[in-house]
Amino acid sequence: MALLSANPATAAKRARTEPAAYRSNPAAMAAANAMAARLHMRPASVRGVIGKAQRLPAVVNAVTPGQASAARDWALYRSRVMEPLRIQAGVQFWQRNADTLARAERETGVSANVIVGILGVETIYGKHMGGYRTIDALSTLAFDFPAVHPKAAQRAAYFLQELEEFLRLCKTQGLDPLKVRGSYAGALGMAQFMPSSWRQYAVDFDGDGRIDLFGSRADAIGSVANYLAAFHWKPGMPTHYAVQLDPQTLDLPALLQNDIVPSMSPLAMRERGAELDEAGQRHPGLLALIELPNGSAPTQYVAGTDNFYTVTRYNWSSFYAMSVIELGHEVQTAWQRDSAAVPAQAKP
Ligand SMILES: [Ca+2]
Repeated sequence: MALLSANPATAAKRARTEPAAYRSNPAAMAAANAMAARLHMRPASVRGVIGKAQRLPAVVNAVTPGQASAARDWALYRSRVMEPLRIQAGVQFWQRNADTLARAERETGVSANVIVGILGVETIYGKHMGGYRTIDALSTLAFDFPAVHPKAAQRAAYFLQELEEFLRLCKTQGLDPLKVRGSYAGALGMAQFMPSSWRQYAVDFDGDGRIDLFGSRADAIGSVANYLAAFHWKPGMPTHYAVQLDPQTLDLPALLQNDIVPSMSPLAMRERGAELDEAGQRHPGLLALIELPNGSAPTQYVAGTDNFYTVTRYNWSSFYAMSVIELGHEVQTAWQRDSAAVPAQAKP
C-alpha cells in the first residue's frame, strides 16, 4: 500500500537529482580503503577517485539476465561482423601495419589474420573503443551487480578485482582514472583488454617504453599476439576443419559432451558420425565439434582445433571465435587481392 501512495512525480524528481556517485556508498568507500593499502596509495586519494564514480543504470541493465532472448543465430551474428565497412577498414589496417603484423607473426607464431580478425571484431581497428567511463562501469559492476544474476557475488568480486587492477594500471601508465573510457564491462583500447589482462599480457611493441592500447596500433597488435601465444596458440595449426554429419551413425550428444574443448581424435569423431575433410582426417591432435545454431535454419558444424579453443580464451564464445577467424580470412584475401593489383595499375 505504501508503494501506491508514493507520489510518482516526487520519485522521478528524486531520481534525477539524487547524486548516484559512490562517495555515499559505504561498501565502496570501505573497498577503496582496502585497495589503497595494496596499491600503496593514500586512502583519501582512492576514496576520492571511486567516490566520483557514478552508478550507470545502462551497465546494470546490460548484465541483468532475463528478457526472453532470441534463438541463437550464427548467420545473423556473422552478417553483423562481415560488414563491407569493417572489411575495408581491415584491409587499410593491414596495409598500414603490414610490417608490424609480420613481425608479430614471426615472434609469436600467431597468424596475422587472427590478430586482424580480433581487432576488427573488438573495435573496428580502434574506431569504437567504448564510450563508458571505465571508473563508472567497473564501480557499477563491482558494487551494484544485479542480485538476480545467478553468479552475482562471483561476478561482483571479479569486477572489484578489475577495478583495483584498473587503478593500478592508471598509476603505472600515468592515465587519469576519471578520463579513461572503454566498454560497459571495463574493456580497454583497440584490443579491449580487461585491466588485469593489460597487466599480464599487454606488451610495448613499438619500443617507446610504454604500453598504449589506445593510441599505438603496434602495441595493440603485439599485445593480441602475446595474449594468444600465452594461451597456447600453436604456430601453423589450422583453427578448424569442415565436417559433415552422417545421420546413420550420428551420436550428437557424445560429439558435443565436451563442448568446445578439443577431446576427440579424427577417428573418434568419425565413429560418432562426424566425417572430416581430408586435412581434418590427417590432423595430429584432438578436435571438438563446434555447434553454430542458425535460429530456425539448420545448425552448422565445424571441427575446432586447439587454436580454435585458444581464440575462445579471448572471448568465451564459439560465435565470437568463428567470426574472428572468418573476418581475418576475408580481410587477408581482400588485402592480398588489393596488393596484387597495385603493380598492375602501375604499369603503363
Ligand atoms: Ca608502446
